[in-house]
Amino acid sequence: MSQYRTFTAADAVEYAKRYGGIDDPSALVSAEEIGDGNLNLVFKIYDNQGVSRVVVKQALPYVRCVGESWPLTLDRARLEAQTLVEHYKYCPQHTVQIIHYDADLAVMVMEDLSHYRIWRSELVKGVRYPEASRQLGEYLAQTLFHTSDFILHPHQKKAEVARFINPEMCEITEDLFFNDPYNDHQRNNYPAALEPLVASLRHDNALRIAVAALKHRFFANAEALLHGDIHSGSIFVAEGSLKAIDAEFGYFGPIGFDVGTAIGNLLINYCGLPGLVAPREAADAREQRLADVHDIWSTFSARFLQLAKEKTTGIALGYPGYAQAFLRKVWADTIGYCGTELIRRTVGMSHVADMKLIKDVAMRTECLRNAITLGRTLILAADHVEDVDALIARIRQAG
Ligand code: SR1
Ligand code: MG
Repeated sequence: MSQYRTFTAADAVEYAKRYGGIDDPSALVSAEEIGDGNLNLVFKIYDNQGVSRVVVKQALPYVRCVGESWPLTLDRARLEAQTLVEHYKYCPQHTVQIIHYDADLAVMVMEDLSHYRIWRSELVKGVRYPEASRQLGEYLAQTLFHTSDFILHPHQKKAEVARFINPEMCEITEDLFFNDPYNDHQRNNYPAALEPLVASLRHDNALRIAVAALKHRFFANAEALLHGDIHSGSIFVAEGSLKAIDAEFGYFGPIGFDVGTAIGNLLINYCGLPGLVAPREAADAREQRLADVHDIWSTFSARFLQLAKEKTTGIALGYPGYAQAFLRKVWADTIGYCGTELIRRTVGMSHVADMKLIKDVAMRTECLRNAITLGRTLILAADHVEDVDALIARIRQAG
């Protein structure tokens, strides 16, 4: 890592000229730092006509939203680039294209997505992209099936698990998802009015055991190469198109973690909508979110089963009925991890716009309360929800 230096805008332009893969590199003249996430520098590179042409992203050696007191591995840039390169192989239509990356500088150049918008920013306005949830289900099925034991040779799978060992980023998830919200931790962040509810999570024996089991599977179940952080802020949408970005948490883990994170973020939006838009609009948008949840799971599961039928390589995993049995476990995991995403985004440190943008304090507290309660319900019910219709019925019941 000795070559590492933090890029200035001028460095980013020079780098894009060299590695951006564009026909007229001398036309690149300026850069704008647009990183609004928790971790990295992100530069949009413009040409002399003011058109953005590529993006340069560099990992900082610490957590950007906290500062240098929280150091963080630069290897996450390699893991992000390599995860996206793998996912692009299997689902190019829904994965951002990595044009170049350099492990020493912890930097990558990627396709410009200026004509797209961050899905979360659209969801908080109540704007629907009717194809997005099916596209996300397709992305999840293609990337997770093609990096799983259903298709990889056992030697290749083990080599891939080793290539994507990601201990520091996984530790963030292990702490923020499964530890902090269920303990009295200084990183937690919720209104004082919710203290009795949050304290009740800490003292709920069945919940703590269910969360321990989810954490244990996050440690132990190397089922597929996950995106690892597939929330609605890691997804760009445009009319008829969707692209996943930001895969620095990529590692081999339980498939239900990715599916549950994706669904969980739609449900955070579902819980926040009454505080974000007018009542009639909120009711319609909430129905759309439930339809989105249905579409994600039904697209994901149907495509995964089809791929398993057509492409499974081994005799044992290819035995008729096994893929269906496996997906029943993924379904239970999906519901459980979805519940942990709801709780970590409301009790833990990483809050999201779906709640933060609610101006009325009492309303925001109620929306947070509903999300925490829904999260707990889902974690506790995870093994007993028959199918996606039953899930939606439970979400409606939860209020
Ligand atoms: C310290 S990083 C906090 C969160 O931001 C990322 O986007 C991940 O979701 C992580 O959990
Ligand atoms: Mg991210």
